[in-house]
Amino acid sequence: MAKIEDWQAAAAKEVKGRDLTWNTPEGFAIKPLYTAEDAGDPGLPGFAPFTRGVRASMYAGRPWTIRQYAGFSTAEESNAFYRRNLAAGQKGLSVAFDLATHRGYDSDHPRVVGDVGKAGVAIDSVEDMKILFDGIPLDQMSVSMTMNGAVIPILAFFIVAGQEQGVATELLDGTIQNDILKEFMVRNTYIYPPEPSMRIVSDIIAYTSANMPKFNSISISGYHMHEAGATAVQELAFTIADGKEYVKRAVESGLDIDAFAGRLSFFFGIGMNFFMEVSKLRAARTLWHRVMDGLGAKSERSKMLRTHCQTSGVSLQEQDPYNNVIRTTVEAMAAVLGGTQSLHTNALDEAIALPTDFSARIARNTQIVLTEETGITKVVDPLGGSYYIEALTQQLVDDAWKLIEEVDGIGGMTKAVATGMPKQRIEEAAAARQARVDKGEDVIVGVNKYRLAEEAHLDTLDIDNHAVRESQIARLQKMRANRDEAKCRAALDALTEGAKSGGNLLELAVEAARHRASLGEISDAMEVAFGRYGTQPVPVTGIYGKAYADDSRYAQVIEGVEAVTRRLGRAPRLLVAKMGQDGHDRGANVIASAFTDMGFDVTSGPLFQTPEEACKLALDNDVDAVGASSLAAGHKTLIPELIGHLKAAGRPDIKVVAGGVIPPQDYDYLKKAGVQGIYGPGSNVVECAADMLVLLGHNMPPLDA
Ligand code: MLC
Ligand code: 5AD
Repeated sequence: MAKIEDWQAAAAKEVKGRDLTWNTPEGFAIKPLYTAEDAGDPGLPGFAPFTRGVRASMYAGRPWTIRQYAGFSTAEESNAFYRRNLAAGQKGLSVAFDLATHRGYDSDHPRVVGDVGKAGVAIDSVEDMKILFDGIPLDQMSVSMTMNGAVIPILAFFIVAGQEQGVATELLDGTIQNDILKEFMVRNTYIYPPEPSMRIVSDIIAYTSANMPKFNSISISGYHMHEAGATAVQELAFTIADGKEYVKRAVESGLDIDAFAGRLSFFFGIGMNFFMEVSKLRAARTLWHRVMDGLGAKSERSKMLRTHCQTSGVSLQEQDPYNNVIRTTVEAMAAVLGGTQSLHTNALDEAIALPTDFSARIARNTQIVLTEETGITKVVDPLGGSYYIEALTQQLVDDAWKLIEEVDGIGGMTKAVATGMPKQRIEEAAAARQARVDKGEDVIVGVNKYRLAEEAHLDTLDIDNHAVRESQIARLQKMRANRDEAKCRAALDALTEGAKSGGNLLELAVEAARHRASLGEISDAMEVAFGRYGTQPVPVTGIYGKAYADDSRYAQVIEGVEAVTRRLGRAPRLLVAKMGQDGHDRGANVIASAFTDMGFDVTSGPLFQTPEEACKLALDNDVDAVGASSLAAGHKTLIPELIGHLKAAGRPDIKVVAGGVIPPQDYDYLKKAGVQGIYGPGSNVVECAADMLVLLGHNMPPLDA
């Protein structure tokens, strides 16, 4: 039999000595061949440490849950969409709420005009929640709700809607995301400061473990870190460390670890590095078992990491969008071969708009075909024992463990988040990734390679937020007119009192919800005690510049910036603005970071500004241009308003460009409103900067090919 040295010699000869090592963003040096020498024994599925899966029979016993995340417009429209999807083979529900709801505002609040019904469904009260689940028996359907900021009113509405449907609270089956730490790190739909937010998490764990035995009290999420650019090691380590923090807090609040830990659940993003992603889920289970052992859990169920997965949104592209079906299929296979319990597959129009019935069908069928046509469910952990998979799994465990220990050294995740460390590490990884893509080192088919000369038109979903808002306001008014005001007020006062001096916040909110308090009122009742939290983004610097140290196009832009700087007597000033309740800030941070490295004087605006506030910031900083980043569909309302305010202030000369998820059919509308450049996903940052210099009057030569 040939020996490894023989193979090495043969391979070296074939490639004439070229080094075949692949250095991944995780810092792994991946060899071109793995053998039995590299792989340990992962044990058996259904047994500790669950590396090969949490169930002995896995999908051979029961396939994963096809659980598509969805929600838009009104409760009526979303309910109809859910019912169509369930009839067509979806197995579990997963609710996407609009950003107004996430941030604790009723639809009639002046700050949310651009957001109502846009990125999810608008839910203002128990009345909306009842409509959302009309005809869907809540004792039979498991429902996930992605809610973190306004988690208390939303869970209260769900409980009361169940009761009014005739379903006892103990029979409610599902999951609430309730993971606030990652909101402060990457997702940004927090409402209150970290400390009271952590209390809310513990109160929910306490309430559900006592009253809702089938309900998963939290979905500890790495997904959003992944989407923000985290490496697999970062996603694993920070997510597991978040979980550790929640467990410690709940135990400190007096709960017995084994009384609640069996209902903690997880959520990971699944990207395109196929074997890495499969191994990531196996590593996650191994790590969680180790952590929970360390925290003193006795029951094996408490140490079992059960997870939902979603294929990666950022891996999907606006250009040549049918390629996204292929990407999603590969990612879905990685999630399944990694042993997920539940899965969402993204729609092919991800980078442009919310799914249509058509794109949702293809996304759902991706999973149905995998379950029913491929035989993939028949064998448990079919990749177990692959030398490469086992070696990768072990390396992920080892490296993530080191990062978890680093977080422990800071004093746990709440403290680490407060120092900004995890967010900064993730942003560094994101900036490095952007540079690799812009330089063509990471290939994206249809974007930086094999790009089409002309793109075909794709029909996308458009939502009339003004119409949704009006119908929500009408329902709110009717509810307020018909409720027992005294009882509602008393319940809200009790909630405020509970927030100040103790008592289970969810239990108190259930009473308020029953008496028809709205989401905004319940949120405000706690805000009185807790305050509202705001942060200022601090983009990383130097990463982009370093990656581009010897790139001629980058050098051309730097020269251009220097020329403009000489002409103006100061660096060109740019405001990167985030308006509305859209907290997706990866793109804005990457732009701020890269433009700073290129010599622009960049102001990173705070999240959640109104157009008026963004205008004021632009004027106060006397900027030359504003780049408005929009990923939550508020662009048609918010950006024209900003331009209007700039004009009214006598500064129509300040250039406005837009970036983010903006459907091409909206380009004309925005241009007519005065937007001077639009940069969708897949835009090259160096080219954006060159365009900006032209806008600022520089005679920019064409960039090198
Ligand atoms: C499973 N079961 C089996 C079995 N497999 N029984 C026997 N043999 C087998 N082989 C049992 C389980 O033990 C369980 O019961 C029951 O069947 C259900 O299976 P499950 O595997 O637990 O699946 P599910 O109910 O779907 O729960 C999955 C979950 C849950 C635990 C991961 O938390 C979940 O549904 N999460 C979804 C989260 C989500 O959708 N998030 C969207 C985020 S979108 P028992 O009694 O043991 O439980 C987002 C985007 C954004 O965040 O930013 O807006
Ligand atoms: N409907 C369907 N999918 C959604 N996503 C976000 N909001 C919705 C919605 N309302 C998905 C997208 C996004 C990820 C965070 O969740 O895939 O990238």
